[in-house]
Amino acid sequence: MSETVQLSSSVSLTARPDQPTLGRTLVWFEKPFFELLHDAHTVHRRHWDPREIQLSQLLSIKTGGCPEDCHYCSQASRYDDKNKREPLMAVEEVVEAAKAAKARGATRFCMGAAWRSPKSEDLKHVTRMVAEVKALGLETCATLGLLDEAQAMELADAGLDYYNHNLDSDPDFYGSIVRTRQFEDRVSTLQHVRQSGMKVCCGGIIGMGESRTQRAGLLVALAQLPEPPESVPINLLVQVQGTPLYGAPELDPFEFVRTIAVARMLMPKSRVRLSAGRDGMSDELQAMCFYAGANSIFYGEQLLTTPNPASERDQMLFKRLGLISAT
Ligand code: SAM
Ligand code: DTB
Ligand code: SF4
Repeated sequence: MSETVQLSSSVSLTARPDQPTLGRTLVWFEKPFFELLHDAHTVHRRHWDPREIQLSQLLSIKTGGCPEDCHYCSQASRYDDKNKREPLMAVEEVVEAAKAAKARGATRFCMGAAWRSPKSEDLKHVTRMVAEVKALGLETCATLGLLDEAQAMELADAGLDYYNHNLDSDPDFYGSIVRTRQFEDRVSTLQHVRQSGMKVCCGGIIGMGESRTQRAGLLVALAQLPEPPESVPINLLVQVQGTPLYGAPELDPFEFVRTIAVARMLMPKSRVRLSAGRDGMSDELQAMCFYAGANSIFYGEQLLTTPNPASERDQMLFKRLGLISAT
């Protein structure tokens, strides 16, 4: 039997009965580090081949000038570098980037646009990109902001495999990070994506000054979606000068690993992606994240606007650890 869970004072969802509570999740967070890692790795091995890592390449298809106020984001017009704004790319340019990504070993290509929500003309243009990228034999993903039901259907009809839209943070911390769109708006976009038949890529950002309880709250909110997301990106805040979160207190790297481990325990069948923030991580820290249950990364030397490790460095790390790319 399902019960209604209150995600925040104003958001509630019907949860499956097997859902973990915040209390149980915090008990996991508080375990001795190696016990948590052992437990998470055990869950990981039960569901996944622990050698396999999935590689997604990002491309910013429309950069900067975004009307939203996400306090972490380099692309919000109120904080962005006006010289770095770029209009929506031509389909051919995107296809060239996708070919290069495939040649380097990426299996999924994710197109990101700095929009609150796509306009109808722009969405049509993106559907042409999706069809052509898919024809190269790559999985396709897009992150274009809020979607209504019809927009989600249009993307699904074009063959888009995944839609990325993050909850970003615990519902009770969210209001201090983003003011121009509500947590509820995100949940309804995710419902439209799910109903359209596309797979859901949904995660969040940590290292924004939230508490451990709020990190746990984000993971519980993700796990309590009516169906868990197929893909869960865990981003470590990339601090960009000019954004309100520049200078936020650095997160203890072990706390980052704990967050990955708890995500693995809460969403055993989801791909957990070690996402933004890898550029500043040592190889050893990334290895710990893979052991804790991360089995996907953003690949290629650029995220959307900020750097990511070069693919040669990642390939070298995979070789040293005996990891292989998931096909
Ligand atoms: N504009 C669309 C939206 O916000 O839905 C799509 C692109 S937006 C850049 C996608 C996600 O990237 C955000 O929801 C956030 O979780 C993540 N992100 C953005 N800037 C980041 C940063 N500086 N560090 C870590 N993650 C970031
Ligand atoms: C996600 O969760 N992380 C990606 C992707 N989805 C779109 C974006 C990370 C952005 C990092 C900052 C930047 O490069 O602008
Ligand atoms: Fe715009 Fe997305 Fe950046 Fe928010 S995260 S400011 S919606 S590009």
